[in-house]
Amino acid sequence: MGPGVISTLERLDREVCGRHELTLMVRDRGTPLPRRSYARLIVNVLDVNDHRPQFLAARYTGRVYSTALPGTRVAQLTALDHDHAHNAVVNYNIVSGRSRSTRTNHHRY
Ligand SMILES: [Ca+2]
Ligand SMILES: [Ca+2]
Repeated sequence: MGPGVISTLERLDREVCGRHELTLMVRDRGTPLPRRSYARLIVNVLDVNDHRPQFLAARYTGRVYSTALPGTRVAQLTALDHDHAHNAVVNYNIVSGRSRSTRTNHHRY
């Protein structure tokens, strides 16, 4: 008698498998025949921020005419993050270079 405890044998990776469906069986030691019943256990793996966002390309090139108005799009970049929800929200920033005349839009995906 007592509770059954289910625990992990190895680390789970939400990005590999975010949901595990298990079939459980409980059986007594009765005689002459033990009796049993079944239940299902669904385990949802919660996300941890274990992936960094990655640009789809290592290098981008932008073009803009010198007569272009402020606000003209120079380049469009895309980065993907394989985590979930808030852990996958990305924010673009210029961190070096001559950025006085350019800016990023802080798109969140
Ligand atoms: Ca992430
Ligand atoms: Ca993750």
